[in-house]
Parts: sequence; C-alpha cells; structure tokens
Amino acid sequence: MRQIKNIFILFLTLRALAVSAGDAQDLLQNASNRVHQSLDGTWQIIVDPMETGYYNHGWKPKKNGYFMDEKPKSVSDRVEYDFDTSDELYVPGDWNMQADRLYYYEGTVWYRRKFLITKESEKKYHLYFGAVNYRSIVYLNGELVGEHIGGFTSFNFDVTDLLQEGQNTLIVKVDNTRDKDGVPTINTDWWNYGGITRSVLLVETPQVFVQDYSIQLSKNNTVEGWVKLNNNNAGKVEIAIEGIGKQVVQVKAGKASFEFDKSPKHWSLDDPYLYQVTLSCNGENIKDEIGFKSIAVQGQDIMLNGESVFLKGISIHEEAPFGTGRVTTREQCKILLDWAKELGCNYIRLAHYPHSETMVRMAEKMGFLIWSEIPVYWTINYDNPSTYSNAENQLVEMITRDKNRVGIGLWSVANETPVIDSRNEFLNKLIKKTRDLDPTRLICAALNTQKSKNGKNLIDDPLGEYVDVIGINSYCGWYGGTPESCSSWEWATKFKKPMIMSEVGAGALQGYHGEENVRWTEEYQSAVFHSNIEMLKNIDFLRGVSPWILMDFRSPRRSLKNIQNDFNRKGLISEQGLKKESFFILQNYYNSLPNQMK
Ligand code: GCB
Repeated sequence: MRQIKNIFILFLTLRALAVSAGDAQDLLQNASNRVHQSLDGTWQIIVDPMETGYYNHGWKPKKNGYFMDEKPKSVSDRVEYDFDTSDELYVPGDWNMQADRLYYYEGTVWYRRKFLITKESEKKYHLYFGAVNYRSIVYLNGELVGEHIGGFTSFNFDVTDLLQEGQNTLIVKVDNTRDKDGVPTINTDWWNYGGITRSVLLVETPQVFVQDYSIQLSKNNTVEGWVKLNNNNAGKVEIAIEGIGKQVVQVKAGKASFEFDKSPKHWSLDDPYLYQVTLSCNGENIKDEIGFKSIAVQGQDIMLNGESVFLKGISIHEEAPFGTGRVTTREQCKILLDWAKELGCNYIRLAHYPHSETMVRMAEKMGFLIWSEIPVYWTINYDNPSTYSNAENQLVEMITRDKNRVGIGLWSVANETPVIDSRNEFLNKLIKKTRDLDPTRLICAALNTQKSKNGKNLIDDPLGEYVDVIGINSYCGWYGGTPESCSSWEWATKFKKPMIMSEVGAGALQGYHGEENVRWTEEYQSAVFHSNIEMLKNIDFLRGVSPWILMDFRSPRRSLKNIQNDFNRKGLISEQGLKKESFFILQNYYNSLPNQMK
C-alpha cells in the first residue's frame, strides 16, 4: 500500500515538473532596468533544415537532441554535430542578413551560448528574451526550460533551479517556418527575419519580487496603479515618484492597488514629460520613467488631455536603416525616429507587430503618440481556435509589456482583414480582450474595405462599430485610380468616429526620375502624394495620417529586378538613408498643420 502511495506521489511530482517546464511565465515588467547579465554577443549556431537535432528518422522527438550539446566520449564515439566548431551569429540579430546562405532561409537554427554565474542562494534568476522569431524552445544545461510562439513579444522563464554555479549552457531552437495557422500567416509583405532578434538577459531578483505593475493617470486626474508580486506572495513595495510622492504599499495576496492624490503634469506632444519612478521591494530597486496623459474619443475627435488633436504620422517597419535587417540598436531606433521628427510627425504607426521596448520608450520620450499593433494581418485562419489563442496571447504580451508607456495611444488589433463572419467574431473577441486589459487607451484596426464607386468611398465595415478609431489603408494612384484622380475622391462613413488614414502611398526607386506618369519614378510617387493630400484635406472626420512608409523595407513579394530587388519601394527614404521628393511634400503638408484641430 505504502509503495503504491509513493508511486502516486512520484507520479504527481513528475506531472508538476512537466507542467512547470512549458509555456513562458508571467512577464517580468521592465526587465532591462533590473540587475542582469546580458547574454548578447556571439552565439554558436547549427542550421538544421531537416530538424535532425530534434527528431529521429521516424520523426519522433529525440532524447539526445542537439540541446544535449554532446561530445564524443571516445575517438570511436559518433556525435554528428558540434557547436564548438560551428558557425556563429550575433545576438540580437536576424540570421538572414548575417550569412549569405541564410538570406532566404526559413526553418530551424540552433543557438548555443555558454555563460558563467556565481549563484546567490537568496536570489531568483530569470531568462528574458526580448523577441525570437517565431517558435522557440529553450534548454538550459540539457533540460527543457520552456517554449514560446510569436516573433515580436518578450517572454521569460524562471531558471533558478536549473542554473548551475559556474558554467551554464543555454541552447535555443529557433524556427521561423511560416505557418498557415500562425500569426502572422504564411503571407506577409515583409521579410520573415529569423533568429533571436532582440536582447537576451539573465535577470536576478529577490525570491519575492515585483512581477508587474501599472502606473497611470486616474479618471480623477491623480496617479493610480497596482503592483503585483510573484506567485501571489505578500510583501511591501515602496513606490516613489519624483515630484509626486512616496508610499509603501502592503501587498497581501499578490496584487495591491494604490493612489497618489496629487495631480501630475501631463505628457503631451509638445512637452513629453516623464516622471522618474522607483519601485523597491526586498532590496531590488526598479527604475522607470512614466508619463501621464488621457486619451479619449469624443464624436469624431481624438482628445489628448482634453484637446482635439490631429495625428501627423508615418508608418514604420522594424527595419534597420542603412544595413537593413531587423533593428537591433538604440542608434538605429534614433535614426528612424529623427527622420519622423524631421518629417514633422507627432505620431508613428509601428507596423505590423510590436516593436522593441527601446523603440517605444525612445518614441514617447521624443513626443510621439504611438499606434502599436499585433500581426493579425490579411487572411490569417479566423476559423481556427488555436490561431485565436495565439493572437490573443500576442496581444496580452504586447499590452503587458507596454501598458506603462504613456506614448502608446492606440492598440491596433488587425491590418487589412477580409469582411467575413469568422473574422468579425475573431476581431470582436480581441477587441473585448483589449478593453478588459486596458480601458485607458483607444482601440483601432487598419481596414481596407470601403464601398467604392466612381471615387466615392463609404466606410461601412461592421468592425467600425467596435473600434474607437477607424484606420483606413487606401492606395489611390497606386493600386487603383490615376494619381490625378485622387484629389477628387470623396469619403463618407457610417460611423460617428474619428478616422486615421493608416496607409497611403506609392513606390519609387530613389534617384530614378522621369515624367509623372512613369511608374517607379520619384515624380510618380510625388504626384500620388500631392493628390492624396488634397483628398485628405476634404475628409472632415479625418484625425490622423500615417502614410506607407518611412523607409524602403525588404519583402520577398517584391521581385522586380533593378527596381525592387526584394524591397518594397514605398518608402519616403531609401534603405540607404536617401530622401525621396515625397518626403518633402509630406513635410510641407505637416508643417502647415498645427497639432491641435482648432
Ligand atoms: C498594405 C499593407 C502593407 C503593405 C502595403 C503595400 O496595405 O498593409 O503591409 O506593405 O499595403 O505596399 O502594398
């Protein structure tokens, strides 16, 4: 009997272990401002198009896959891989731009990084990944740590128990194979850059630590928030906001709310003020910079701090200036944002997926209102419940990471999706989830569907009912209509809501000149911009514009030799940083407009 009981206990323990190695755990808020060791740098890699490191010849997962980092035990031993003599890739970074043979590669690459640590018994250790595209499986010292799906959001694992004193071996299986049921799906107009594309950190915290927090403006114009400790722990957290005050919050069952009755100075487009905030708990001091604003919709107006604003924007992909590939450095973020400033923008649309935390933080500091989006793009599989869970998970991860970023004004749930019942249901569910998670910001989606007849457009997509702000992507002069015709296009809407022209644009090869009617010339692109700007001036419910796009970006859909060469050419700036004429046309338009509507 006793034996049976022991076996049962063993079974339960094994089950618990199996459950704990799995999905990523609750996100560690503000990871990069905690004590950490950076695991960025050179990693050893093995390219594995046949999944040999994971499956055996019968397609069964191997027990001794590449994650074991095995070495032959004798000269006669057979081990058919060796990280020590393999190639290297830099992390953070995509693999496509780092090795010619990986330019179009889609599949698995194994990454290995060894690191040293002096373990402190009273500490917890977390492996934090800024982003890995798209599917990752993480192993530490030969043990499975967990898995993550989604190429643009952060995730972390508690690795305290698996971490060894001294040397550790971290192996990550990264797979960027496109998937019909994935988010995004197999079809996108951007490069499927694979790899560990954002920083990897080994973060240390106390045993009881601040897992997450939210600090923002309350409806009464005070500062309110909540703080959450790991695993429903109880403890004390001191919250200090320079210029506002300090208080100690007693956390009982994991989470506690607080409020400071002082009214903060507002963050605004002209004065993007951020407060210095410190959260202290059990010896950990987490520094943050947090601003306070209100954003709401009133009829067809977007009200920022109670004033109706016009959002002068630009769409931006996370594509690195000059080198192309994924943006990986602060300097690259700065170049993109400086260009947007020079253009006269007060708003940026970070398309089509969550960009790095560095980008978001820098943008809000520079006074940009931000549209942040999940890659629910075109025709993902709206009928598949697991596609929905994946999209919702990416939404939750985006909002969890960025809810304290005052610059974010709009959460976008989708881009150019077909008007069909399954999509309406899917997106409505996502919108509800967004509202539950964050009732303080506006919800939008970029729609491409309007009833269009003889230059008269009617916005009647049923999704218009559920979003706060309607985004419209319209390509008059490029995918339809001549450039001259656009200025007489008219727009009407069924919804009494603000509209942002979330995309408008045309392709041009920088430096290619000719008559206005010659495709790909800067003159053609300029003509499209001129006439579309005239069109925009006549839309009385228009409250923002974010033309497509700041810089040319790589897309495998764009193969026209000598013109595109794998680039979408709708940038106002070439990938080499050279401005096209259209940059200055948009700049003139923006310079003629104040931030406020009236
Ligand atoms: C769109 C998409 C964007 C494309 C763009 C284009 O509507 O939202 O991702 O890159 O059109 O250039 O066709």
